[in-house]
Amino acid sequence: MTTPSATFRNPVVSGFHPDPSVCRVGDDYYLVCSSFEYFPGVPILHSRDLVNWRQIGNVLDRPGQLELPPDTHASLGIWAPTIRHHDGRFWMVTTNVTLGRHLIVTATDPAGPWSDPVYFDLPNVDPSLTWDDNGDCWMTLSGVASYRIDPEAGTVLEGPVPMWSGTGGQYPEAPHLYRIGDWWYLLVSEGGTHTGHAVSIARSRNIRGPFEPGPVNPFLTHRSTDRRVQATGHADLVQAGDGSWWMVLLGIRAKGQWPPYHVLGRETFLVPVRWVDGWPVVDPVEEVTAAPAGSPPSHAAAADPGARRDDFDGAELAPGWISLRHRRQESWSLTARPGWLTLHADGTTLDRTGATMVAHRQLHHDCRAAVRVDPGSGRAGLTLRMDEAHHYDLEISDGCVRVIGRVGPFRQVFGEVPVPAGPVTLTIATRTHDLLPPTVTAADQVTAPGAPFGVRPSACDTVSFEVATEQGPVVLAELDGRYLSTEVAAGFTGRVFGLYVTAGSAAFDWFDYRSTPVSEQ
Ligand code: 6LW
Repeated sequence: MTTPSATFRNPVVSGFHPDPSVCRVGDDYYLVCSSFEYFPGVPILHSRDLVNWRQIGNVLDRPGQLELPPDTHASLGIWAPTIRHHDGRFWMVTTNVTLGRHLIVTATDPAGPWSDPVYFDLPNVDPSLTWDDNGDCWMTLSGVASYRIDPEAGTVLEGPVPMWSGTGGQYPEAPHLYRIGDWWYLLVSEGGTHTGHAVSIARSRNIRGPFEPGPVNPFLTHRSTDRRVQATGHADLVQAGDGSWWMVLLGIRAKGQWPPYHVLGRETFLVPVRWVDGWPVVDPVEEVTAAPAGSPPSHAAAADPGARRDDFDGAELAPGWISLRHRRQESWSLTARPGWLTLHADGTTLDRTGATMVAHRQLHHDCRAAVRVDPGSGRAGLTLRMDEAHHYDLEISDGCVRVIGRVGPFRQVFGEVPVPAGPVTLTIATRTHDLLPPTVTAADQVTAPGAPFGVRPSACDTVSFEVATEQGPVVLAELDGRYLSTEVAAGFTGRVFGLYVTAGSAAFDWFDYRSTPVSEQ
């Protein structure tokens, strides 16, 4: 029995989950997101109410489906999937930008297995699929243009057919075509996937156009506003079983002084859609969003508890764990030491594209992630990672735990403490600083009691590194989190906590992640 609620919390999928695409089958909703350089690729989530999502697998979970060559640096790889259900099957189309190819896979069970890919060598990104009244399949791509294709044979039958490219903003992208009544609606994002982001709409009686723009375009944008959620765009529409309409989209939540920084990457948000004179209308995206009475989210169950723990007791790694480019069979084991995750180094480091790492997205701004690790005679630890050139590592080797910061060309050790041989508990915690109220000056903050040493007030968050010793917990360092933000590192992803080994083998007993509301810090 769930409690009726008039509001729900956004983002509905927090942490680095960008470019959402959604479809409904009966009472079930399925959502996919981009996965870039990580393996497995394209997380797929399930929901019954559009608000509470649980990851049920990854669409691309075999090496034969997901080829990420060694030059797959951060933010390359898999971009912007679309999921649809047609003719008794789920269809997922995406672009592997490292290969420069689009690929389609299908499944009858969305939890998998998914088929081997059918490839298409067409320009641009953000492929979407739809089927016309004759049953013909169309792939629409950024730009915006459509191609009539044979999705099973991997052949193009017609096109490019130019569609409509938005209102003139940069990067017309994330196009989706929908058959609604007698119309073909074309949803397009434009303005680039940052604070200029916007969503626009056009429609035509004919799938080949011409398309007539809606009366108010963009019909959603937060550009040039001081709203807490920014960069809203890359949207997909879905109709609920009760007839109500919804839109999923990406947005960012930035923190800190001016200019703000965002560290969780682009997250997935949900907004109700109403139709006015045949055109979709949405309100701005809020962290607390009103749900129309009787609609699916108003039946939503309790919100995310904020805690995740993995004792590595299962036979498989849970679907939320992601690795860099690949997860070679010989690089990990849950059976070598039962109840522990054993990782073997493969000669690379965290500064390269393929180190042995099993990572969990940072899902909340204020959180702590802890691991118990036995490094053996190797070099292992817990990292907070944006990309190869932006990561803070809490690392154990040679009987010492060290904090190592790598930011661009700089690398520095910030603190170290000796530890006895055997398992050690390592914790990385983040504590945010919101935009200061206008009456508080930066100088006040610097001198305020309790201001963390070395962290400037414009930081979006403070990252602290703790090791459990016989004398109790020791905080080895507190670092400014801005250097692990998208504004510094660039790219399309967000932070992850990674369990890693870069020399020898190490075993991890458990991983414990929890959000830390301000009152608990
Ligand atoms: C994606 C583009 C975008 O292909 O970001 O938000 C790109 N929009 O549509 C990568 O995620």
